[in-house]
Amino acid sequence: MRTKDELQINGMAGNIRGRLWRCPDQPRVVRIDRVPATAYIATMALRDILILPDKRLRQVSDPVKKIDLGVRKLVEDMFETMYDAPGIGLAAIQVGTPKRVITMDLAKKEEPRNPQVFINPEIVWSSQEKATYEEGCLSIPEYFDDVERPVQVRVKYLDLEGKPHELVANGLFATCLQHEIDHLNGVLFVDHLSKLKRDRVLKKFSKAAKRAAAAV
Ligand code: K1U
Ligand code: ZN
Repeated sequence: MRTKDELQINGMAGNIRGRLWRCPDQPRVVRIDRVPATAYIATMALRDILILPDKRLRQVSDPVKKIDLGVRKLVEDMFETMYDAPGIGLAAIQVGTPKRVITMDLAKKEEPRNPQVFINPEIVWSSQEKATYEEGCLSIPEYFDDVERPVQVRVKYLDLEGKPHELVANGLFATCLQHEIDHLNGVLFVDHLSKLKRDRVLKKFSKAAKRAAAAV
């Protein structure tokens, strides 16, 4: 794990900054919760992204049972890692954590950031109509290919507060959600290609991994 920065965890749903109050006859600031200030200081980290053929990418991720500080830290680190890559989406298993957590930001360069978190996402409906999009994957660097998927999906999920939501996604949003939910089930976008193409990619990345292992 590479340490990048130190920050107070805030700015997202589930702000956990400490609360302060001022007592009228005691003109000093008093902390009303018992958690020490240092508990609110987290080390935000860039996490290493797993690369094909890492076997952990084939793991089926576990549902999140409780959205605790560990999950919030994971989400913080996933955004840091995703923006740094750069990518438009990331599944927790891509940083080695087999939990059903996805981060995404589909804002264009000139637009303000639009971080989105999906916990325990489930596709509850897919359109018959399909669309083709040229996909990439941070776990399969520098390889892009056309994938056909349903053009529209209905997805239910929890936000960082644990509140349930349901949305209908179209276009790139639908493609990205399907790509990331595939990751949670151990499926990679190359699995949607012909056997010939998939085998060629797997071979190329296996060779590269062997060369890298031999070099150390
Ligand atoms: O899950 C991942 O590996 C991230 C992946 C998401 C994705 C891309 C394209 C179609 C479906 C899902 C990426 O973000 S690859 C990088 C990428 O597409 C991109 C990076 C910077 C700017 C714009 C796009
Ligand atoms: Zn991917």
